[in-house]
Amino acid sequence: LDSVKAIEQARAPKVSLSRLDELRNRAKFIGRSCKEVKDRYGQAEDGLYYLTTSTGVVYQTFCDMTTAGGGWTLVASVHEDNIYAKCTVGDRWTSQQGNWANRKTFGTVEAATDDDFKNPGYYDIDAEDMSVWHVPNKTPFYHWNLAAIMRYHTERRFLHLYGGNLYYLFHRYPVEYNVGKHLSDNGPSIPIVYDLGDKESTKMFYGPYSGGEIEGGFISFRAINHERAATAICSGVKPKGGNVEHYCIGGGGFFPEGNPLQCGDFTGFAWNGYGTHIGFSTSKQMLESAVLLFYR
Ligand code: 3S6
Ligand code: CA
Ligand code: CA
Repeated sequence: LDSVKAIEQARAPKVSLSRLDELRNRAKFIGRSCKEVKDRYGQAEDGLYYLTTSTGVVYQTFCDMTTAGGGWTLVASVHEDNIYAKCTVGDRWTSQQGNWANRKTFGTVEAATDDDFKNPGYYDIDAEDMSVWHVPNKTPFYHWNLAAIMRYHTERRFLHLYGGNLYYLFHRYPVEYNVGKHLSDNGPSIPIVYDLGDKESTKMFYGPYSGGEIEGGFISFRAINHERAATAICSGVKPKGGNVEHYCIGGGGFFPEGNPLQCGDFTGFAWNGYGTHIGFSTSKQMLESAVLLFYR
């Protein structure tokens, strides 16, 4: 035990007094969203800030204060812990618990690329737009921006039409088995503006067969597959077919095709092998990156 302690002490940087002062200072700038913290207090640095819900639940999360004017609040991350485990405890975004449309929170901001994360901002913030970062697993938060393999945001204030956040959007478009037919009953697809990557690089992260039925440059919600299973988010793409389980994440916890092979947070991303980028399998980079969801 002593040697473990010695190793940890040798490796962990000490929290300096100036750092503590900075943190105490930061606690004064509490807001209901990162946008409020930026607008009201002029805070312009990326990092962890204190936020509060309308009812006084205080939490800490990461604010992107620089992308396209800044003020982006990290509210969730979708992380695949084990693509071979099918709808087990690590698949918090693909279960019949309905986490896309409830107030349950889980995970921590520091571990948002190590496991699933959902904070009270997910249901509390009244937002207009979304930003999404795909960040390699286990990246510490101060390197997320630089390490990301894809980053984009919306600019059309689309969340106004769907209740102001994903909690309300997914109440309108439940992520549940048998709610409708592929394509005709899908939720909205919203055009995106890239901060890192483009339409072509987006398609390249997904499998070559998926490429035949997706269009890059969008974020899509509640996409349904051929077997009437529902997924939550198609990141960077708009579905043009019904094999959405290979390029959309999260779901309703029941996927009839090959049951339970497609049941997991990254659904059927390894349908033709782990990170092979063959058939319907995504690239290894995509499979091993967490999807970080921001509001503004
Ligand atoms: C381009 C080849 C499609 O192959 C089909 O897709 C095959 O018949 C099915 O087993 C498979 C799955 O539906 C993939 O989701
Ligand atoms: Ca997960
Ligand atoms: Ca299929």
